[in-house]
Amino acid sequence: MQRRWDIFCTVVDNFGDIGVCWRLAKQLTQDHNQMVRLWVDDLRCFSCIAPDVNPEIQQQNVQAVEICQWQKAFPEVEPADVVIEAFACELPDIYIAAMARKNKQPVWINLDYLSAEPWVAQYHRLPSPHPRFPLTKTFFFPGFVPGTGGLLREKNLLAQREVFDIAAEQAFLDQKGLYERRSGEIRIALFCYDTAPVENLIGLLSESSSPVLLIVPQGRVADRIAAILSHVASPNESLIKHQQLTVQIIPFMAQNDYDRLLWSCDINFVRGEDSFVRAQWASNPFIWNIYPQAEGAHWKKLEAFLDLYTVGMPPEMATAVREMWFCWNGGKALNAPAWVNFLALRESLMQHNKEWVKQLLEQDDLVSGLVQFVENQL
Ligand code: TRH
Repeated sequence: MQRRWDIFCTVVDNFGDIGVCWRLAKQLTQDHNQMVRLWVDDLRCFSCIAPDVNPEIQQQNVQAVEICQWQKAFPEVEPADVVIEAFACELPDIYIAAMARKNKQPVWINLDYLSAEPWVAQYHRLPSPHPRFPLTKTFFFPGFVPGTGGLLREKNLLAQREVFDIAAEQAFLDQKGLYERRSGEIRIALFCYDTAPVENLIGLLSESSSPVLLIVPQGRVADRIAAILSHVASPNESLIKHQQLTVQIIPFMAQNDYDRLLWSCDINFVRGEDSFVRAQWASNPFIWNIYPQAEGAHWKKLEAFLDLYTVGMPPEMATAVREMWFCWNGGKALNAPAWVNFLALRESLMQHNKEWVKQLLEQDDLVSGLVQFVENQL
């Protein structure tokens, strides 16, 4: 049944908050024919991953989603049938009061961050009554195993991935002005935090036995790489060559194009939450830079994912993956054996990742699960 949904998103930092909310909004409209209004407090950040969004316009329709700038002075609006509060962002008081006045209580969901930790299945779908109003909020936790909320996955995503062959890749590279594939080349997409050991990686790739193309989105990490290689590059150059390494700095892409970039690279360095999930759907070998948290809380999260992901890997493969990920997240210095051992496993990691995707497919995708949950409530 077609319902009205309000999704609320505050951009804390980076692109992950809006990245997840935008994907959720698109899937609700495109895959489930729902009516979605998306409230976002930072349209400029939003427009980096959705070029159709005009940051100057406070209310606009993009890909059948109504996008509204979420400002401090919140207007009086009729609350939707379903209200999603992303990552515990606080809903405006005036909106909560309007929800409480409705004859039929809206379904109110807090969509939380993704984690592979075992407690997630216990907390998923727990209700939390509001202290003052006759309203109940339900906690929805994405996750990797049955009993959690699942992962964001468009209905046609894996079919599109399947038909992305050499010709489709070539067309994509041409369209995006990406460097042509050279024979024997290793093609890498790099999306990471400032804290990742980029200097070490640049050193290792420059001395690689095969040519390497490193594709980096514009931003602080790209600036850092340009600075590291300033002896061979002039400022603002988007193509930098040093020994075996070619670095191509590119503008941010729309989410659909970014998927294709991940499909066309041999190794994907990804980060945070959403690009990390997209790398899994891509099936190519990937290295995760987890979002660093205070007091090292992220290490537990990283371990929890590795515990699930490495099941079924031969021991030497599991060790190589753990070692490379540990180094990349600053557990110890990134060294040549860690990189070379990981690289040597490319083919078998691809096979493992295909099995991993099959395992993930045993769960419903997050949006189908949400829609089902809502229908049972209303
Ligand atoms: O930007 P992030 O570091 O976001 C983070 C995480 O979500 C983290 O968990 C959260 O706490 C923090 O934000 C506030 O990484 P993430 O999650 O991968 O989000 C990036 C989004 O940007 C994702 O939707 C993919 C998209 N993207 C593009 O659309 N085009 C691009 O060119 C690139 C590089 C990314």
